[in-house]
Amino acid sequence: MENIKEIKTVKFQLETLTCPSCITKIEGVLNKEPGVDNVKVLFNSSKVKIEYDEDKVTSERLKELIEKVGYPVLKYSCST
Ligand SMILES: [Cu+2]
Repeated sequence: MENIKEIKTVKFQLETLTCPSCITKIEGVLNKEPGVDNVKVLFNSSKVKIEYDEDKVTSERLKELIEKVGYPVLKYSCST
């Protein structure tokens, strides 16, 4: 039997991203965080989609990390 992890997805709407290096910066900080499985930054719509293991990290923590590197999160939505 496979041990299935509890993977959740969260989407953050950011203020407008102005250049591709923003993506690198956001992905960099998130990929370093334990529990983060997959990060996708959508440049055109300024959204970040993150798959994460909720046993290791919270969406609140992910939001803080993004804001710490300089990108205010306007809103976010969770789904299981
Ligand atoms: Cu930039």
